[in-house]
Amino acid sequence: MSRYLITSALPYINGVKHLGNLVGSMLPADTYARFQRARGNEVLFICATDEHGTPAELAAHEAGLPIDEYCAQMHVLQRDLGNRFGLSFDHFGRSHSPQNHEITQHFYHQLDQHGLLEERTTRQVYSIGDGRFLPDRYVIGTCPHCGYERARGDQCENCTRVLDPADLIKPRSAVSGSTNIELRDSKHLFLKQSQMVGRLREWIDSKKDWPVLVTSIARKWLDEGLKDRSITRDLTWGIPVAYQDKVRPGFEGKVFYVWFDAPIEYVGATMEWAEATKENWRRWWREDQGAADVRYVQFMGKDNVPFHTVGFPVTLFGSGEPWKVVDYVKGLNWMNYYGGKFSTSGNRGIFMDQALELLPADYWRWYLLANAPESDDSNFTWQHFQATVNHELADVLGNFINRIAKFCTARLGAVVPEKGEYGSLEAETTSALEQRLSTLTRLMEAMDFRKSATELRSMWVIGNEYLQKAEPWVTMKTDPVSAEVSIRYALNLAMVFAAIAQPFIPDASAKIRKAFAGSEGPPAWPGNLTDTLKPKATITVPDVLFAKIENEQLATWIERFGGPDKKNGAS
Ligand code: B3M
Ligand code: ZN
Repeated sequence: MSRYLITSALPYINGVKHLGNLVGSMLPADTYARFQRARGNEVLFICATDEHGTPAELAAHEAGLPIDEYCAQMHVLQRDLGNRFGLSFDHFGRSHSPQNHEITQHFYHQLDQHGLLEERTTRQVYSIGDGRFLPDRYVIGTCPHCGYERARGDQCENCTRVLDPADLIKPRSAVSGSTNIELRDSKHLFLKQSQMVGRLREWIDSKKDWPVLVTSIARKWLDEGLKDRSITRDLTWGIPVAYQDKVRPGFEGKVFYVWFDAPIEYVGATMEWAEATKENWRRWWREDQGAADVRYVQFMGKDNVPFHTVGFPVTLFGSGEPWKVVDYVKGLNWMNYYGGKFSTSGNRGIFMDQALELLPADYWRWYLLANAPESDDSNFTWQHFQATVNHELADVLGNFINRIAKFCTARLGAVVPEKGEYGSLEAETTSALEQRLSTLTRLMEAMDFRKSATELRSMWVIGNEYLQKAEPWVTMKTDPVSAEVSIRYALNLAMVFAAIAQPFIPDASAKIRKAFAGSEGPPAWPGNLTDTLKPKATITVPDVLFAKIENEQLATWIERFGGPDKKNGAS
């Protein structure tokens, strides 16, 4: 038995996440966690809401709630949606937890002790109108290069040039529009990342099996010269720059930068879990206390890769303590909505709560995983979604299960038939399926979910082809023993299908196992095809596993969410 620590990038707190966020980290991480548990491995699957930073403050302001209340509410909302999507987190924590305060301040202290922090004075935009410092991107004005009037203080989205807020012509606050702003000196802590370039490069170079998507992003950052980065901000919401309740002199009213404490929350959330379950979190995180044999896998969208392959490792290495660092980074591309980005601010695409209003989780899980943006970006369209659900789930898996359950009930008294021996057709089918099963297992180990889904679907197709050839509805009249053989074989196949589909579509898998074996407990991942159903045991007919999506339904959904016209953010 091996031990797997699995983390998904932390969804940001400012509202319900869309399906692009879901398929970009939480869902593939869940599928992998389910697979490794089914393999009999010990798994700890951790996620949390990422709650600090200016966007959270502004969202709370817009919602008319104090920031702490806003985060508490949004956390519950996101946690419940995760549950409803079947995300099997062992713990879904909060980056604002007391545990994360403690461990973030611990890392700060360690980095300070090792001489990796330096105080530097920076010029920051202060909005007198808003009574607060403004992060660069919340200062807007006219671009000095192209004249675009809504350029942000960090970058002009029109000409893509990187900017400094001081470059902007007629700068104003994006929060209130106030032009009553000025530059003020402000002291910040810089993490001397530049000192660690050699160590990071050596570490990245040792990761021969990592996806190129990930190593190329990490190397690009190192090659461009890693700058020391400021890890504090002039904000009130966040983790105070303090150690053992003593604020660092001169850092009153400042907090750590959200990207400093967010990855540390992987540890913080594990501490939250340990407190709730009386477990030992160090066994998962400290190499000197049992974590040396843990395999740590992280899932994230490609935009988060630099923070996980450079930023967080600097914190861990720089602490001088034996922390577990990631063993494998699964980075994903984007899933687009009609060729444009899913967007929270642009309200484009489908959000997790809306998706569940339309259809149960498994429909979405299957579609998203079967089209996971792995080797490249992928694209959501309603027509493609309909075709996938109808052809793969309803026609192939659903049809197979439904046919054998109904036939067994109508013609064989709803018991697993016992007569006869398997013959050459069963032997051929078994050998074809076992070959596929070993490929599927390899692909799942490699976290290649899109290809795994293809393999899974091919196995369901083989199940249907078996029924076509065996024709129990015909042999029932001419050779009833042969019909019993076919149905016994097919029912056992269904149990194998349920076991291997479980990481993808857990509810459908549970329904099949409940109907045929009377138990829903999580199934083990099969090594080969062996019968698990006892002859003469009774079965029931499961409710329809997957209903087809009708054209009329589709039309109303396209009407509601927008179709091809959404491409460029129009309408
Ligand atoms: N919250 C993802 C985002 O908001 C960010 C991930 C943090 S992982 C430590 O884009
Ligand atoms: Zn410009």
